[in-house]
Amino acid sequence: MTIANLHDNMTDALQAFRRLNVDDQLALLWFVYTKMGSSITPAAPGSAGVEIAESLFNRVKGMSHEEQLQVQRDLLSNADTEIAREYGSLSANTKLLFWYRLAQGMESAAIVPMPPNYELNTQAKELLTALEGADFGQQINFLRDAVLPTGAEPKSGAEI
Ligand code: 45D
Repeated sequence: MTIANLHDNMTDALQAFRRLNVDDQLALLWFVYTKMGSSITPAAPGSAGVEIAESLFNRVKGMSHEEQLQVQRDLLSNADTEIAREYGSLSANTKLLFWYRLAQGMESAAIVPMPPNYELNTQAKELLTALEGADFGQQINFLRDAVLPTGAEPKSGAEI
């Protein structure tokens, strides 16, 4: 795999991301978050999407660590669960907001943390390095595209 041309072609990064297994996808997102964390400014609360993201986050927060991890794996693997369907109705930006809330929750130990000394595999490491070299806008676009197809198809209704 080569993602040397990442700057020119974020599609490569996306394909590299989709080739990772679900756990490496989670770990990769986490490491991207730790690099971007302080530059992320969440949308102001008030919109329906933001409220759904927040209420989903609160539900996950109330689960055991094992269940929290399962929910996150389910989202990335398009499992058809109730939470994945609700999440699936969100726009890419609101999905990102939800992941952002989860990552914050990991920092405050409300959400299952990364195992200490977790090592990314080579492909994931390469991808992370490439993403680190991208600018903030490209990083956001990558993340939006990465989370867009995650979750399950909502049974009905439009995106929020
Ligand atoms: O035991 O509101 C492993 C805008 C291994 C605009 C594990 C925006 C086994 C509007 C699986 C690794 C779009 C700009 C455990 C916002 C094992 C707006 C667990 C931007 C425990 C907010 C791993 C938003 C786990 C942005 C649990 C840029 C990993 C948001 C979990 C970016 C990883 C958000 C998580 C990012 C990663 C969030 C939760 C990058 C989250 C990353």
